[in-house]
Amino acid sequence: MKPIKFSYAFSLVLFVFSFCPITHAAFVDNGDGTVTDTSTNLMWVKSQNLINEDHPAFDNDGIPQDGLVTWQHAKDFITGMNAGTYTNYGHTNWRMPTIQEMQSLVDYNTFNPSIDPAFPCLPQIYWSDTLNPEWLWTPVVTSATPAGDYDYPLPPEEALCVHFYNGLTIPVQKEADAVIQKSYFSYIRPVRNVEGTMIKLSSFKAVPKNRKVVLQWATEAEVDNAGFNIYKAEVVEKINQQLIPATGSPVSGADYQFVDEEVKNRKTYLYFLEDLDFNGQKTRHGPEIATPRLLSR
Ligand SMILES: [Ca+2]
Repeated sequence: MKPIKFSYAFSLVLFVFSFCPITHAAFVDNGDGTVTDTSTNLMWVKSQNLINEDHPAFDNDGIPQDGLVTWQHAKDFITGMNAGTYTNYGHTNWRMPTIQEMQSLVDYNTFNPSIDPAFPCLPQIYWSDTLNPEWLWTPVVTSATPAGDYDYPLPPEEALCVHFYNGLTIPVQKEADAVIQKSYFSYIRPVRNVEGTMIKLSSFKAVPKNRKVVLQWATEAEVDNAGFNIYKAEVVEKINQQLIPATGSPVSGADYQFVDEEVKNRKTYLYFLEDLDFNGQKTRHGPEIATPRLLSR
């Protein structure tokens, strides 16, 4: 096979941004009950009250079936998600978020609830997996303390929670207090780490039209993706009668489209699609070849 000779000038760089339903620069609603935070590579359950909405019978804590459960029962529910007992959105590595991860959802510029609008959220308390480091209950013993008076049972350990009315972090006892017989129940919002390919492109094609070329591409998944560039190259030396065979996959619906009207009919153009992630990593796809002409529709 002879090498394809062409010289081309990068005459145009087009910045096209994702048309995904983005409500925040970092949050991508996956449309399946999950939201991905592309700034942290974390996927969150979108539901504000997962237990109540998915499997209310699980909750026998306090007021049954309201979705407010103890810390341990919240973890048990997530274990059930990963086991396939409860809705898991196709993933089995859900976990309770750390307090830092919970805080990453807080929008301190608003309240009731203080969270990005990508998430429905009750203005209530949500568990984290981080225990309160300041929980060290040491009885104070003085010379005046009668023997045995310091022998109180330790209060339950505390987990740090975010109160989404105002976004503040507060400690909450993980289980019932043996002394005051009071239990504390909170909501859960499971999280998982997103791994794998930065972007999975399912199709990319250049459709020739009359005096324009329509570029269409679709992605199956995007992680950490800032957007796209399109590079166009003009073939100035045609060396064969047949167009260079395209190897693009079939179109499975067009999530993206860009119309290039900076073209002349009967000229052949090459198109490259480049995705650019937040770390500056670029991956180029293509080329796709198009020859706009009058009879193209
Ligand atoms: Ca409850």
